[in-house]
Parts: sequence; C-alpha cells; structure tokens
Amino acid sequence: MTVEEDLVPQVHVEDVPNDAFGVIGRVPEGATDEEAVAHLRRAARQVRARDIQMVSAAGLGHIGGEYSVIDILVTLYLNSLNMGPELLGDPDRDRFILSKGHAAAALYTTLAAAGFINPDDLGTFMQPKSMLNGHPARTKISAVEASTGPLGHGLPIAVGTALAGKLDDSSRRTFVVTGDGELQEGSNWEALMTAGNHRLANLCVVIDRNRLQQGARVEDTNDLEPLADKLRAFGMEVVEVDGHDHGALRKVFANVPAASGKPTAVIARTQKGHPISFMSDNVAWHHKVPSEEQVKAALNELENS
Ligand SMILES: Cc1ncc(C[n+]2csc(CCOP(=O)(O)OP(=O)(O)O)c2C)c(N)n1
Ligand SMILES: [Mg+2]
Repeated sequence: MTVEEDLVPQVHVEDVPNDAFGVIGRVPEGATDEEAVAHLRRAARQVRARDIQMVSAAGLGHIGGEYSVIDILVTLYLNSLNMGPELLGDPDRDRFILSKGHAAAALYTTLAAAGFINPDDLGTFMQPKSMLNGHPARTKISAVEASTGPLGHGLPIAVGTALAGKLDDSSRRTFVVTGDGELQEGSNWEALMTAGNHRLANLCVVIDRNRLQQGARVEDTNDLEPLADKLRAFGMEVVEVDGHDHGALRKVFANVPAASGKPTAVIARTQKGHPISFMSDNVAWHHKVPSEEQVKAALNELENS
C-alpha cells in the first residue's frame, strides 16, 4: 500500500526557484539583544526558504523535522558555538553533532549561512557525487563531526567527545541535538547514564521536542514523559525553552553548563513544520515533499513571517 508520505512528486530541478543565498555570518560582536535576535530571525527565514527549495529540487527530504530544528541550529552556529570556519583546526573549539541526521538539509543550509560550505553547493543536495548526502557524512564535510542518520548514535558519540574534552582538560563544549522520537532508542539512555556518571558538564544535549516522530505522535508510540524527571534522574541539569525563540535559546546556550559538575539537557519545545500553516504540527510532513504550489505558498508565508 502506498501512503501519502511516500509519494514523491515529479519535480524538475530547473523549474524550482533557487533564490540567491549568500553567507550570512555570525551575530556581530557587540550587537544588542534586539539586534542579535533580528539577525537570527532573518537568517532562520533565509535558511528555511533555501531548505524547502532543496528538498523540492531533490524530491526527497524531511522538511517537518528540518523546520522544527532550524531555529536551534541557526542560534548555535550564528551565535552560541565557539566555532567558525577559521577555527576548524582549533582543538579547543566547540563541537556540534546533529544526531537527528535526517534533518541534513537544515544542517547544510545553516553551515552555508555560517560560511562552512559554499552556498552554491546547496543546489547539489542528494545529487550523485554531491558531498551533501541525504544524511550528513563526516568524510565529506569537514564541519560535520559525526556521520549520523541511523537514530541513537549521535548522543553516544557526543558523550565520548565530551569525555575526551574533559580528559584533555580542554575548554571545548560538545552540543548534540536529538529528536524526541529518537530518544526511544535505548543507546541514548546508556549514553546519558555515562554522561551523568562522569559528570560531563561540558556536554549539552538539546532535545527537539516536537512531539511527533515518523507517522505518529511520540506519546502514542512510546511515551517519554515525565521526560525532565527521567533526565534529572540520570544526572542532568534540565532546562526547558521555546525552541523557536532565538532570544531565549541564546540565553540558554550562553548559560551552559547550567549547573556545575552536571551535563545540561535542554528540552526545546518545537513544532514540526514551524511556522508554515499547512505543515505545523502535522505528522504528514515528516517526509513529504512539497509540490511547486506548496513551495510557493511556504515561501510566501516565510516572507511575511
Ligand atoms: C535506527 C533508525 N530507525 C529508523 C529510522 C527512520 N527514521 C528516520 S526519522 C524517524 C523519526 C524520528 O523522529 P524524531 O526523532 O522525533 O525526529 P523529528 O520529529 O525531529 O523529525 C525515523 C523512524 C532511522 N533513521 N534510524
Ligand atoms: Mg520528533
């Protein structure tokens, strides 16, 4: 049986709008809170616009989970991470792992906005021989710390990375973003137990808490609640935040570690497909590819958002 989300519309790359997309860069030094938030909002809008064009052109992608995580990625890369293209060789720079690797197009677009990859390469997403695979590959992009896609591996790798940082006595922090459905993978809980046990205060686990997974709500599949209590029981300091509020995200990330001697867990309340009216919190958009009309409608909504 064919389900709606498996239907891939016939898209001709040349017909898909391909807006010019330049490097946006970090929030300028000395920016006020208001200026910083305006910079991040503008960047997130551009990243979302480019992302939907890439998914449309490729005829594949995970637009729902990309739109839920873009504000987090943009805030990290353009504001909070001590990491820029010129710092890639610095052992003390921060590390970032996108454990929910299916949101690859959101990562690539953000990396282009931050100057790690050439924005012109975004048009090769998922084409043969492109470095922009359907899931991020560390062998192809130097800014990608770990190859991800099979769920449940990014957080364990991040724990190892953070432990190495602690053993090195380095100031670097490790950030990792997991999906909430992804937390159903048992490997995450082994990793969290290890992070708590080793008191990895240099680790920040961000949970993209959109309450949807592939084809169903998380609570109807294998409920995570009470999530904050479980994370605390594993030794984490838990912070909850609106995952689309750039100002709030900046404050949370600036405050990592949130408690001395403890790893930080950020439960970021998000919506899949945010902020597009016909995608938001709609499970059909996990894996669905927008038609050309839907791309136009989404771009229009973004412009006015
Ligand atoms: C081990 C593994 N099982 C299944 C999949 C297929 N898969 C890709 S995304 C996804 C749902 C993930 O849900 P969630 O972590 O909540 O991601 P989000 O809602 O942020 O897209 C599934 C089952 C996979 N990538 N890896
Ligand atoms: Mg989810």
